[in-house]
Amino acid sequence: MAGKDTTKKLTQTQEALKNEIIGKINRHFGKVLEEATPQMVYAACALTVRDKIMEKWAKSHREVKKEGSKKLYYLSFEFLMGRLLCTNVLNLMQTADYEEVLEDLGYSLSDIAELENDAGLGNGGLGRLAACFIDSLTTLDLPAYGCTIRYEYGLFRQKIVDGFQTELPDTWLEHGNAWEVARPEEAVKVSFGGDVNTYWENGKMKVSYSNERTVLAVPYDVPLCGYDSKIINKLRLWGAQSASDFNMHAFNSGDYSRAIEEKELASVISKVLYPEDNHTEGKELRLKQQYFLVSATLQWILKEFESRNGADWSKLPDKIVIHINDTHPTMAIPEMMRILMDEKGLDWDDAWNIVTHVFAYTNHTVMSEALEKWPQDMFRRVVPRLYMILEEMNRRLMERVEAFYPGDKGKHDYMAILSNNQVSMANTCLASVFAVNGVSKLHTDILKQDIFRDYYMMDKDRFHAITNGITFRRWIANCNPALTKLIDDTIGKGWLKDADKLQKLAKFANDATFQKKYDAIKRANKEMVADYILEHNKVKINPDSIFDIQCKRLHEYKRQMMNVLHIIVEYNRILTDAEYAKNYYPKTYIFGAKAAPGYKRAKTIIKLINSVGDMINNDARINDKIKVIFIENYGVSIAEKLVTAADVSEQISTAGKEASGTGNMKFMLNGAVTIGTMDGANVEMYEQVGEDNIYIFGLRADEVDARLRIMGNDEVKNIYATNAYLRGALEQLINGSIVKSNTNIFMDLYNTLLFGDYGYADTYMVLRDFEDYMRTQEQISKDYQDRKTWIAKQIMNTAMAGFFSSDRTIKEYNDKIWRLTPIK
Ligand code: 26W
Repeated sequence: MAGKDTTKKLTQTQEALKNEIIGKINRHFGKVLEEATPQMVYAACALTVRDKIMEKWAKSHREVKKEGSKKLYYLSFEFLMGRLLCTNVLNLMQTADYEEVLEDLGYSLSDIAELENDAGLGNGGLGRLAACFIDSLTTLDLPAYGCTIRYEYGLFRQKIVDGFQTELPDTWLEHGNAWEVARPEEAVKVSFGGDVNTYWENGKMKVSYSNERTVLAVPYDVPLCGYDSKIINKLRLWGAQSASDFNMHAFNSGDYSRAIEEKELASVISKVLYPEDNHTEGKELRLKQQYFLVSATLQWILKEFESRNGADWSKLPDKIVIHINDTHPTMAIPEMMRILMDEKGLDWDDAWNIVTHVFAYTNHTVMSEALEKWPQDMFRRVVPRLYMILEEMNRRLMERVEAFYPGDKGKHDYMAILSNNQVSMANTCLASVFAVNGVSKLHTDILKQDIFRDYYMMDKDRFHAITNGITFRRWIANCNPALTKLIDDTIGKGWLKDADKLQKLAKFANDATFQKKYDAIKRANKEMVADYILEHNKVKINPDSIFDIQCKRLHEYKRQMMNVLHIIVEYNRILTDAEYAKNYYPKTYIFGAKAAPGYKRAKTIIKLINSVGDMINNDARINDKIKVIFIENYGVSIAEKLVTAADVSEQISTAGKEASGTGNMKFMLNGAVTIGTMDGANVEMYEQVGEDNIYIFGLRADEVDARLRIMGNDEVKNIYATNAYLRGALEQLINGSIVKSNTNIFMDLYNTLLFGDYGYADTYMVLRDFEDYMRTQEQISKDYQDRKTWIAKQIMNTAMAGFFSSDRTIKEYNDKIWRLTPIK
C-alpha cells in the first residue's frame, strides 16, 4: 500500500463512493479492505462503475424505446477495446473522485487500472477503429450497437525469445470480465451445413433443413457510456455454446455422433480470434465464425424490429442501418434475404428492396491478398442455403452488368459474386449495399479509380470518402493527463467534445512560457517510457535523445525494413566517419509490432530488428548514441504510453498501400512530428499542419503505380550500384555481421529487395525511397536541435489534430450514410 495522505479530506460524494467500493469488497469477495488483494480492489472499482452505468442504462433504454429512433448496428469481427476502467470513469466525469478515493484507500487509480487485462479482440487498425467509433457514437448520443464475437482468446500474446516472436494464448478472461452481462435468455440457434429441402406450399417456395449442425449463440452485453453524454450503448459479444446441452433432442433420437459434432463445433467457434491482418487464408472455421456472428446478430435485429414495429418489413430501412466493417460480416446480406424470404414469407423482390436499403460497407484495405474470397464448394458445404441465395443474386447482378457493360467478359468475371469457383465477398457487398466508403481521401480515390472502378462507374453517388479518426478521450485525455490539463488551462475546456477548438493552441506555438511547459510534459513522458524500457528490456535509454517510434502491425508494405536498414546505415557511419559521429544527435529507435504467425518474412524482420538492437546497443564504440528497442507484445495499453513520448512518428508505408492509418493521428495529437509518405491520412495531416510541420518524402502513389506496371529491376540495380551506404547495409544482411556466423538468416530479406519473389525486385519501393528517407532523417536530426522551432512544430501538430477526432468521422458517417437522430 502506498503512503496515505491524511491531510486531504474527501467530499461527500467521495465518502459515498469509498463506502461503495468497500461494500463491494465485503459482499463480492467476503473480505475486509485490509485483506483485499489489488486485483480485488480493481474488481470492486469496476463493479461500482458498472452499477452507475447500469442505472443510466435503464433510463437510456426507456428513452430510445419511447422515441422509436433509428438504430445503427455496427458489425465487426474485431473490437480492439483495450482497458475500460479509466475510459468509463472519465466518461462518467468521475476521474478525480476515483483518484481521491483510491488514494485515501492507499492505492492509485492508474496502478489499479493496470490490473485490467486488455480486451484485445482485434488485430490492428480496423479493430481499434471500431472501438473509437463506438465511443464517439455514444458521446454524440447516437443509438448504436457494436456486434462481435466473444473470443475466449484475443490476439495472441507476443513473447520474444532469442529475438524471435513466439505466440502465447491471450487469456484475457482469466479473472472474469467485470464489464459484461450475460443474457442467456436471449440466446439464439445458428445452424451449419446439412441439406436444404425446398417444396411448394400455396404457391410459395418453402425451405426446410435436415442434417444440419446447430450451436447456441449466447449474447454478452458490455454497456458503454459516452463522454459527458446521456445515453448508454452496448457492445454485444456472441459466445458459442453447445445446443445439445439445452436440447437433448439429438441425443434422444439416437443421433449420438451428430450431437458430439455439435458439441465440438460449439467449443471451437468462439475460441480464438484469427491473427491474420491484411491476409486471408480461407480457413473453414473462420467462415463458420463469420456465419455464427452474422446469423445470431441478424436474428436478434429482426426480432427486435418485429417486437416494436410488427411485421411491416418495408419500414426496416427507416428503423435500422447495418454497417459492415470490411467484408468479414458480408454474409449478413444473404442471411437477411434468407430470413425475410424463408421465415417471414416475403418474395425475392420485396426482400431485395429492403436489403438494398439497409446495408452499408466500408473497405479498409486495397491489398489484394486481403480481399476475401471463399472456395465455392466450402461455402456451399458450410452455408448451403446462403449459397443458393448468392447464386440468384449473382444471376440478377450479371443481368445488370451485362446491360451496363454489354459483352465485356472480363468485367463480368471481375464483378461477379461467383466466378472462378470462388465467392467474392467484396462483390457481394458492392452488389447490395446503398453506401460504400473508403477511409481517407486517397484511399477512396484508389477505390473509385482502381479496384472498384467498374462498380463506381455504374453508380457513383453511393461512394463516399470518410477519413478515419480517433477518440480523444482515450488518446489524449486518458493517456496524457498532463498535456490535457495544460491545454485546458490554456484554451479552456470543451475541446474534448469539440475538437476544432484545439486550433486555439496554434497561437501559443511560439509562446516561450507555453513552450516550456509543453516540452516539460514531453520530457516527463519520455522518462516514463525510459523507465518502462529499463524494466522490460533491461536497456537504459537517454530521455534527451530523439525518440523515433514505429509501432503498428508488421507488414512489408509498412516498411519497418526501410527503418532498420537506415539504422544500420547510421551505425556504420558513426563507426567510420568521425565528423559524422561528432555531429550525430543521439537517437532512440523504438519498434512495436506483432507479425501474423504464418507470415514468415514479417517474423524474420522482427528478428532483424532485435538482432540489430543487440549489435548496436552493446557496441561501446558508438557511445550510446543509438539505441534500438523492440517493445514486446505491442497493444492498446502500451500504445497509450508510447504515443505520449514520441518526438518522431514513423508513417512510412509504400504510397497507395496504407488505407488511412490511425496510429499516425494518435502520435500527431500528442505532439510527435511525422516522417511519412503521401499515403492514407498522412496526406490530410500534411494539409492540416502544412509543410513546415511534417516531413514528407518518397514516391507518390501514382509514381509507385507506374513502377509496378513495368519490371523495374534496372532501377534497383542502379540504386544498389550508386548508393554505397545502402549497399553496405544490404550486404551486412548476408555476411554474418549482424547475427554472428549465420549468413543465412536474413537471406530472404536480401533477396526479396534485390531480386523479388517473382523476379520483380523491391515491390514495396524500400530501395527506391531509401535515399529520400535518409536525407529526410538527416534533416530531422538537424531541425530537432533548434529547440524553439522544433517545439513549435510539435505544438502545431497537437493544435491541428482536431480534424482527426472520431467525433468528426462519426458525424460524417451520420450525415452521408446512417442518418440517425441524437437521443434527447
Ligand atoms: C481476412 C483477413 C483480414 C483481416 C483484417 C483482412 C483485412 C483486415 C483489415 C481490413 C486490415 C486493417 O486493419 N486495415 C486497416 O484499417 C484501418 C482502419 O480503417 C486503416 O487505418 C489502416 O490503414 C488499414 O490497414
